[in-house]
Amino acid sequence: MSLVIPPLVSVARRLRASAASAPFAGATAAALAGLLCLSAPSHAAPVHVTVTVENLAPANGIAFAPLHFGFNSGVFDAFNVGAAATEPIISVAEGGSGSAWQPAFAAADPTATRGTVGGLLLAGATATLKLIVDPLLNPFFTFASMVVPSNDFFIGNDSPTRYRVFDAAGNLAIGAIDQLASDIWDAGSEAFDPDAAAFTGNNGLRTPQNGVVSFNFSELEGFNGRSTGAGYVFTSGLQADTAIYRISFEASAVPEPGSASLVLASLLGLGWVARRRKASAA
Ligand SMILES: [Ca+2]
Ligand SMILES: [Ca+2]
Repeated sequence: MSLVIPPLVSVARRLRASAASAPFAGATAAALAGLLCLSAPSHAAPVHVTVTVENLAPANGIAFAPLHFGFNSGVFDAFNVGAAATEPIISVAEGGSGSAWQPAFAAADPTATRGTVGGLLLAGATATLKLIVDPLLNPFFTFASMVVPSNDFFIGNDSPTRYRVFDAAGNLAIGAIDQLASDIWDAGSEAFDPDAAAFTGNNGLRTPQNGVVSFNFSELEGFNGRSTGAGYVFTSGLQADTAIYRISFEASAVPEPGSASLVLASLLGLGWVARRRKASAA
């Protein structure tokens, strides 16, 4: 069931028109119109946001582990290019689970709205998740997802303020975040080894790399010809400018119980005004 709420402004306008055409009811209608204007929220209300992820990579190429994300205040920074990866981002990059990333996010930004969308996302596949977000409290979007096959590759934003998806008025400012092959990170935490990589080998094995976070997609060619966990033979097929991933956003208003009852009251009030006008005309 969906609840349709007429815009307060148009209700107020109708009330004003009614006030102008009916002197008797004018005082009541004008008072109601004033009440509605006063009651219109001056802050942005929470919004429903649908997050859709899509694997745009070439067929038989890279897949993605579930996307971990959070709408947030811009303070959680999970990694830095050129620095050693820490446990939170390693929990995404090496195993896909985000088992340390989510708790670290929650600790850094307790009021963030976090989520995980999708399972293993093969080329051409999509997944969606709908949640409620406070666009003023949490205007930024931070994400991380493991690229498979790999030992420790992932996509994600280095700067926590890189993607401001809601503007200062609480309106959606970004429709989609697109990732190219050149945006893929190597966490630098696990050495390249197809036999120990997720999706082509024993993910429980690992050889420490002792490196730093850096851009790297070319190493994925090293998996060409390997059979994947999904049954296809891998071919990277990536150039630097190959589109690989899209995160898109749709926002819609969440009906506020307070506003709904206020509008209902005002509509009942309109009915009362109409009855009074009939009575006075008779
Ligand atoms: Ca950073
Ligand atoms: Ca590595």
